[in-house]
Amino acid sequence: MNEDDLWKNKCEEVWNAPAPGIQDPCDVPMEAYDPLIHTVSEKAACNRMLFWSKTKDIVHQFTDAKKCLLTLEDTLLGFVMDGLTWCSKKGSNESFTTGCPGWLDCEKNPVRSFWNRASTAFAESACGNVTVMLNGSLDTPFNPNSIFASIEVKKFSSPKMRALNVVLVTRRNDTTNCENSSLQTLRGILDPNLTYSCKEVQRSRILDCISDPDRPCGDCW
Ligand code: DVN
Repeated sequence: MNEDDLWKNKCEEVWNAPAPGIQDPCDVPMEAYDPLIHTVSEKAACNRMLFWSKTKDIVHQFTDAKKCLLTLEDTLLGFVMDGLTWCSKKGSNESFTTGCPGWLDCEKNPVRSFWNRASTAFAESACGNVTVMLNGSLDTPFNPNSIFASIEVKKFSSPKMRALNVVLVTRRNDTTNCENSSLQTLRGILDPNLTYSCKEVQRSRILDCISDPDRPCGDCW
């Protein structure tokens, strides 16, 4: 089978995978996406996986420009679903893209449950050296309510994964640094067999690196 046919088959499989059906749009558990996640599981990119929290724009600018690291949104399923809104409605078997509950309206809304489930799978597959970009302009860069803290970190485990390297993205007058207490919390809850590191990197340095195609990834921080 050639490459095009392989992709066509994969897309048909994804399209036909059971999706959450006629139900309350505030009562979609993340397990509802198990069949979809299993259908689309991709080979993990060991040593190249990039997690993030409150750094969405710079992280995706980075992975668009440099191909050394990739985020969940650079995988097939993450890429396709990023930015989409969808839901079912009680008593209808149609899918809707408007009038759906927002992220904070209810915890078990279909979009949030999807990202929780996809993030679980992405973190479970983490292997080798893993990077996370956190936002050094915040008092609490490692926020317990984030998907990164509440789901992903808990799935990181050795020996498949070796290290977690925090890149703390800072702006000139930021006071948050790698000594920040939320980062000490992160270090404390991490599997003790994982190596932890943290590096403060100026946002402008990363942006310069992104805009220079000749700069290799290793030079960005
Ligand atoms: O490591 C990443 C990646 O793997 C991902 O799926 O989970 C991690 C990022 O999630 P996070 O740690 O919760 O980080 P954020 O920045 O708090 O939230 C990530 C995204 O969730 C946001 O960018 C929002 O998506 P959007 O609107 O940009 O497509 C969404 N989100 C989180 N809190 C929200 C919210 N959307 C609306 N209201 C909120 N309060």
